[in-house]
Amino acid sequence: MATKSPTKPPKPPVQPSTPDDGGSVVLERRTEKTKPPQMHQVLMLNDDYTPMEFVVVVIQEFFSKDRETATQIMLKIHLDGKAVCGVYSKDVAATKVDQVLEAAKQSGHPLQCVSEPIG
Ligand code: TYC
Repeated sequence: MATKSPTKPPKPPVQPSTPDDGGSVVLERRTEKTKPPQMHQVLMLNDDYTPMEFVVVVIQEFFSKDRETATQIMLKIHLDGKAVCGVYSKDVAATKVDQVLEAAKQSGHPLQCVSEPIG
């Protein structure tokens, strides 16, 4: 009885190569590295009318700060005229500004908020 030899997996096709490349692959060095995205800080501005409690709640809600941190930021704004509430990509920072301004408008407070690129 003839025994069949076990079948071998097919060999991968041989890539034709130019005579002088020695089969090597040349990787070009990238001169430009990928830059991290420009970050933007969201600043809240002081005014004489918005209640402190409202500012604290807004900072807690939209900038994910605990009450103590939010109070410290609010007091810094009150004393220095402005303070950074958070740092984000451009789009997220713009959304934060929109959310704060909308909440202030809804509540009838003149609270102002801006974003600007860092550095
Ligand atoms: N200055 C306000 C007051 O005395 C409080 C306040 C704090 C307002 C921070 C705005 O971004 C602000 N009631």
